[in-house]
Amino acid sequence: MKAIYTSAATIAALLLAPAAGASWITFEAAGGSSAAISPARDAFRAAVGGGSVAGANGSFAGLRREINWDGVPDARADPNPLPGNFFNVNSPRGAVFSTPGTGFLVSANAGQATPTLFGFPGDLQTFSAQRLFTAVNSNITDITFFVPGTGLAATTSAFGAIFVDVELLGETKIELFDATNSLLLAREVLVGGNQGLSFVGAVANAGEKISRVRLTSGANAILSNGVRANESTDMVVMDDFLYAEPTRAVPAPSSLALAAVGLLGGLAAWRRRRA
Ligand SMILES: [Ca+2]
Ligand SMILES: [Ca+2]
Ligand SMILES: [Ca+2]
Repeated sequence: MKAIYTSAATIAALLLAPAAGASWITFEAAGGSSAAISPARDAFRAAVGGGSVAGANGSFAGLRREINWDGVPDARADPNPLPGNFFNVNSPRGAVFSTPGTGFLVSANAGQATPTLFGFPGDLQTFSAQRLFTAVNSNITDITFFVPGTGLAATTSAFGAIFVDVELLGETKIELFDATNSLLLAREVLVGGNQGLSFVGAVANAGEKISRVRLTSGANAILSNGVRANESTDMVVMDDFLYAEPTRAVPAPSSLALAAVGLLGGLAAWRRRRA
């Protein structure tokens, strides 16, 4: 146990220092328990801002939103599907989920007829008790952002997520896209080992605006409680999502382009006048 602890502590220490990319600050950690990733999660929280207690509709002083799944009612938890717009309609936090799969599940609480942890107690644990999140029949979850509680497209400047049971490097990743669907940043999620926890978060520091987040969780897929696509590839699920408050998206690129054309037209006219 000592060797494992030392190893995890060393990794945590190495990863706690945020890495500054060209225009992103990233926070990453992985290990066997919540203690291994909490410092990185806390550093991400501090970089985004906001308090430690959510206000109305999960807003942390208008700076940050979080989804830990734990308040989802039993009627929307395993074996019942979670609607993709639950966190913009039922609990408006400006995040809407989609997947090439057949939907989403939030894991059952103890004491229900359906087993906890999606029926995989030997593979999964929670970071925030008791509920976890997964796409169904797919390893892909796409998240798009709205001004919370509205249909107004929005963007965010930071996103982080906790993954559970990442056992192979290179399959589990987050990808951040802008409004033109250009990839802003991709990060592979660190290996936390069987039943382990992994955190990855990124904060834009040059004004980048995230319009969509794609989470790829392993290479397996949960089909229903206790049933996965196969027994040979890495099954991964998710716990907490953290992101900067979604704010209304800037005008679409087409209108920006039109504005630029108008500006160029004005310059041409000005030049003609001078000629
Ligand atoms: Ca496992
Ligand atoms: Ca949770
Ligand atoms: Ca796994």
